[in-house]
Amino acid sequence: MTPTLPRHIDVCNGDADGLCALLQWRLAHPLHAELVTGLKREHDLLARVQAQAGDEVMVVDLAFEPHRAGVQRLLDVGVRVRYVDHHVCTAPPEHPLLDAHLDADSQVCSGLLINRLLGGRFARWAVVCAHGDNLHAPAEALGRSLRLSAAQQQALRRLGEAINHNAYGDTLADVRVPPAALLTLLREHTDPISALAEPRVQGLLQGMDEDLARARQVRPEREAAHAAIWCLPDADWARRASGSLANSLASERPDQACAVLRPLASGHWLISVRAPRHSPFGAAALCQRFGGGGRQAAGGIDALPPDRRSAFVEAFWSHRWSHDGPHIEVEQPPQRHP
Ligand SMILES: [Mn+2]
Repeated sequence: MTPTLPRHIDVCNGDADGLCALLQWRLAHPLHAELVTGLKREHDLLARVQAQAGDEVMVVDLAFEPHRAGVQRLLDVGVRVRYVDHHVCTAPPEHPLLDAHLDADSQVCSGLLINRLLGGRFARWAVVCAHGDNLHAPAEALGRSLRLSAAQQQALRRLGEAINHNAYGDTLADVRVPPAALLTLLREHTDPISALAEPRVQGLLQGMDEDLARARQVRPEREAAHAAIWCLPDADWARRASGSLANSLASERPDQACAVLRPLASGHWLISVRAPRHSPFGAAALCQRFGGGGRQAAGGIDALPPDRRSAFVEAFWSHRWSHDGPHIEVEQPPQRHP
């Protein structure tokens, strides 16, 4: 029997952090790898991987907790797994085939973790990652260390936000460029500044601006100094804009928590939550109480039953935004990426 060559399979979140973290890794370690990626709310990415002993799987920016069993299954059959992520989780298993880099610090993202692993080789892409995950302070700190001009920093912020924006939507029909195709386009550029000249990337920026302009016309359903709630309609622009709207509100209103609600065709609610930027903790813990998950600063609920909407609104309104630690956060595994 002829032994088959080991395969390399890359699995990543289709947002800016996921795509551009993986991009850094593959610029540093170029080889042909199969790619498995998708929209933000596709949670079965790892389950699509068919690997066998000797194969290598790289997982980037997917919460570890809901994928713990899937990783274990790969390890059990002899697959080597490298896992890089920043969502809240408990300790990964000790296994000789597992190389895990998990750090749930609210000021890191997967792209910053990979930048650390690569010694800063493609650090401008890490700036894009951090901006995409709404981590503007760490993104700017890294940009200063790279001596980026204000215009370059702003350009990388726009790029990160636009790639992130493109990962939202209920189906591929909602988004402008499928995430896998976007990565193919971006990986031609070792410097993200040059990626901005691509017409399809320019289209993403313009599309994001148009979607957000429409979302901005919606008034908050409820608003106070400490919190605000927006409710968007079920429209294609709203399906794309709910995450970006939550991120931009969180940036503009550092003392306010925000929740963006959107109805699904099923009658359930899709919810994005952002903790106040001045106290970026507790979003995942709140969302977990309603079947969702996420990070300290940003969380979400994929499908809140309609009869729990008012319970969520009250819980959000009275939530204490403070550090709650992983022992509380993992009572239920996070099910989604915000
Ligand atoms: Mn991320």
